[in-house]
Amino acid sequence: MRPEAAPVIRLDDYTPAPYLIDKVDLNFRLAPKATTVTARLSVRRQEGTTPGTPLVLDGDGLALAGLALDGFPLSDDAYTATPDRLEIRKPPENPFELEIRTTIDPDANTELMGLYRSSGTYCTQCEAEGFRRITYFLDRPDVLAVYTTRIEARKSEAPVLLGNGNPVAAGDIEGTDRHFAVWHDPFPKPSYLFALVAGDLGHVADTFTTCSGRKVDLKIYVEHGREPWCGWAMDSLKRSMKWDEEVFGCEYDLDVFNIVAVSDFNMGAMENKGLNVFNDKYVLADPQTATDQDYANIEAVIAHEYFHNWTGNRITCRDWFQLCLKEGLTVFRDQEFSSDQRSRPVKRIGDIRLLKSHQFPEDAGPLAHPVRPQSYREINNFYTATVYEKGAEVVRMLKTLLGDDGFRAGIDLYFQRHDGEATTIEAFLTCFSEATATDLGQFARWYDQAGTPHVEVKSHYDKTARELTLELSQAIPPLPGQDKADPSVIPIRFGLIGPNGSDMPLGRVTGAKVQDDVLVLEEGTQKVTFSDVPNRPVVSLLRGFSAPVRLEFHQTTDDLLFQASHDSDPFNRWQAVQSLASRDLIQLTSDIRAGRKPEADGALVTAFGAILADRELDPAFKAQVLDLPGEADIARDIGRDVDPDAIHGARNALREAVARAHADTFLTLAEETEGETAFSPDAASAGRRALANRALSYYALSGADTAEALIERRYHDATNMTDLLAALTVLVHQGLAGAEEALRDYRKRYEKMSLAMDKWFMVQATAPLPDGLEKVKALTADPLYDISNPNRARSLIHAFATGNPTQFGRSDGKGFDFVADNVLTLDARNPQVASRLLTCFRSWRAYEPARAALAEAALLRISEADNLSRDSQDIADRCLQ
Ligand code: B3K
Ligand code: ZN
Repeated sequence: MRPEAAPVIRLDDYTPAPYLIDKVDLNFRLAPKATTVTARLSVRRQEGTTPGTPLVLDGDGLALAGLALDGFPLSDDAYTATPDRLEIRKPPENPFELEIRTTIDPDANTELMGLYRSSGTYCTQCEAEGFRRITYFLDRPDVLAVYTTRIEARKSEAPVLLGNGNPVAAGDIEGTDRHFAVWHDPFPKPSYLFALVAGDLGHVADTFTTCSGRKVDLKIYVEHGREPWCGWAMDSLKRSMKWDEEVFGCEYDLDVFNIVAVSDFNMGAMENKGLNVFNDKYVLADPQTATDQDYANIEAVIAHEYFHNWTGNRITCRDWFQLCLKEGLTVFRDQEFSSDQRSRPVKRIGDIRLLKSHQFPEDAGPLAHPVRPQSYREINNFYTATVYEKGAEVVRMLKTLLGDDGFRAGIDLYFQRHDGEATTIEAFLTCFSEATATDLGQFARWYDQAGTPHVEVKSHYDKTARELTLELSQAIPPLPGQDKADPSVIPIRFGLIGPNGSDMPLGRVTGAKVQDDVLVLEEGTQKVTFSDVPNRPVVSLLRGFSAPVRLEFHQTTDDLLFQASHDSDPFNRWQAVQSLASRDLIQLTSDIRAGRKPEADGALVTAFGAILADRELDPAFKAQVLDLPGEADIARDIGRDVDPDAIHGARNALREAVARAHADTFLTLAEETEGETAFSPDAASAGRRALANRALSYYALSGADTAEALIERRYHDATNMTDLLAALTVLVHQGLAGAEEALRDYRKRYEKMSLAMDKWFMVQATAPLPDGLEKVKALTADPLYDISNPNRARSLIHAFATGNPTQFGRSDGKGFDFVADNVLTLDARNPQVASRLLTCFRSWRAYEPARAALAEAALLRISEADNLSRDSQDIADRCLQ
C-alpha cells in the first residue's frame, strides 16, 4: 500500500515554538532490547502563546511507559500519546516539569537514527530528527536546553559511559553488576546535538591547553585493539584546535573533548557537543591500511566536526532550512584549515573537482535546490553537495568580496552577537553587512536561487585603441520550479597575461566594479573596458575558481596552452589543461559515436609532456593535471544524449595517446618512489606518491612490453596502502593477467580489517569491464559482504552506481535494475542509506533515449513500490518530476 505523501514543510511557514524547554534531565537504563529513558523537562510557555495552548511533542516510533506533570501522574483524558506525538491538552501555568518515560529497543534499530548498537556499543545519532526516537520532545533546533544525562548499564557490557559536556559523577550501583555516570553540558543546545555512547571500548588520551591556559582532556575511543590507529586523528584534532584559535579566535569551552569511532554509521561523523561520534573510516589510520587520501580525509573531517563547536553548536540554526548556516560555513572553515596544512592550490583543485562532479550535476537536474531550500518533505535528503559545498563557496565569495579584514570583522561580530542562539542566514549576512558597511541584498540571492549560473564571456582587443573589451553575461537555465532567476553578484578574480608570460599591470577599467584583481559582475550583461593595454593579453578569468559558475569563455587552443604554462594562478594552469582536455574528449566522443576513429589532439598530448618535464612544479599538482576530467564530467559537459560507452572510449583514447607519447617519462616517474619504505602522511610525500602512481597507471596503457610485470611487481613490493591500492586498481581496472591473484592475496591479507576490505569491494565495483555488473552481483554473495553495514553497502553498490558509468549505464538496463533492486532492499532497513544511493539516478534524463527510458522504468518501479520510506519516495518522485 502506498502511504499518503509526506507533507511539505515550508520556510515561509516558520513560527517560533509555542513552548520552550530550558532544562532536560535524562536517565538511561541501558539494555540491548529494552532501554528505559526517563526525561524530566522544565517547560515554559513562550511569550505570545495563549495560556492553555496544548503542548505537542514530537515522537517517532515511541511507546509511552509513564507520564507525570509536576510530580503527579496525568489522567488519561489529559493527554494523547501515539508513536509519533504526545499532546498535553491543557498545560498548567509557567513553568512546569514534565516527566516522560519511554522504552526503546536499540537492537532493533536498523535505521541507525536515535539510539542503536554498533558492534555491541550503544551509540546515538540525532541529527536531524533522531532525538524523537529516544523520547518525546520539541525536536527542533530552536529549542535550546541545558542537558544533564545519567547513564546506567551493566559494567561488563559497557564499562565506558559517555555523554555530552563534562563528567560530574560516576560509581557502582551497589548490590548489582551495574554502574552509572552523570554528564552535564552547561551550554544550551538543540536536541539534535544530544549524544550518548556506552560500550567496551579502548581509548587513546592526550591534552590540549587552550589560548587562555585551560587544559582540555582529549580522548578517542575505539574498539579494543584499534588504539594504535588513532594517532593521526589525535594529531589532526590538536592542530584543528590550535588553528581555530589562531585563525578564527575560537577557543574550546569544555573540560573534555571525546571522539568515538563506530563501524556502523550513516554518514561521516557527527558534531555532538563534547562527544563527536565518527564513522571509523574517518578516524583509523595506519600506513598499511589507509591511503594518503584517507589521511587527508581524516584530517578534514576531524577538523570539520571540531569546528562545528562554534559554527553549529554555540551558534546553531533556527530551523532546518538554515542548514547551510552551519554546514556551508564549517566546510569553508575545514577547507581553509586543510589549505593551511597542505598545498593551497592542490587542495583547491581537489575541492573544485568535487564541486563540479557532485554539486554541478545536482544543481542542473531534478534534485536542484537553493543553498537554503524553501521547502522539503524529508530533511535528511538535504544534506547535499549544494548545502555543503556550494554553501562553502558562497562563504568564500563573501570573503573575496569583503577582503580578509572585512570578512574577519563580520565573523567576529557574528560570534559576538549570536553566541548561544539559534539563528538565520539573514542574521549572518547582517553581521557582514554592518561590519563592512556593505549592502549584501543582491548577494543574498546566492542562498535563494537554485542552479549554476552560466557566465559567458567574449573578449575583443583593439590594438590601435590599446583597449581590451570583455562582454560578460550571466544566466541560470530554467529548472523545475524555477523558470527564471535574477542576476547574482559574481566575483571574478582575473589577470591579463602579457606576451612575456607575466601579469600586466591594470590601467583604467570601466563598466564594472574592480576591487584589486576581482571584477564584480552584478548585471545580466556587462561590458567592461580596460584602457592602456599595450598588447593583446591572454585573459585569465575565474582564478582560484572565485565563484561557483560555469564559465563559457571561448578561448583559442593557443591561448589555453599559453595559460597552461604561464598563468601565475596555479588553479587556472590546471583549469586550462582541463578545458583543453574536455574539448578534445567531447570531440573524441562524437567521433566514436559517428563511427570515426578517435585521434587525440597532438598539441594537447605535447602539453602534457611539457608539464611532466617541468621540474619546478609540485608533484601533487602534476598528478592533478594528469588526471583527465572524469567520465561523469565529460557527460555533464556534453549535457544531453549521453552515451557512457562512447565517453569511456574517448577518455581511454586520450589516456592511451598521452601514455604512448610519454611512456619513458612515465616509467621514470613511476620508479621515483620505488624502494621507499619510510612512510609519512605529509602533503609533500603524499604528492610524490600520487604522481608516481598516476605515472604507473599511464605506463600500463603505453603498450610497453614490461608494463604488466612492472605493475605486478609494484603490487607485491608495496609497503603502504596508497601504493598497494594504486597497483591493485591498475591490475583490476585494466583487466590485467595478475588481477585475480592480487585480489586473492589482498583478501587474505586484510579479511579481518573491514576498512581495508571496503577498498577491495570498491576496486572491483568500479572496474569498467564488460562483465563488471556480473562480478559485482557475484560479490553480493561473498561472505564478507553485509548490506546492513553502511560502509560495506556503499563500497559495493554505491561505488558501482557512481563510479562505474559504463556498467551502471549499460544499454541493456541491467545496471539500473541492479541498483534499483538494492535501493528497495536497503530501504526496508535503512532509508537514509537507500535514498542516498537512489540519487545516482538524478541525471537520467541526460542519457540517450534508449537508456533514459530504461532508467526511468527503474525509477518508476521504485517510486511505485509498496511501503517505500519517506526518504526514498521523496527522491524518486523528485527525480521523475
Ligand atoms: N552534521 C552532521 C550531518 C548529519 C546528517 C544527518 N542526516 C555531520 C556534519 O556535517 O558535520
Ligand atoms: Zn558539518
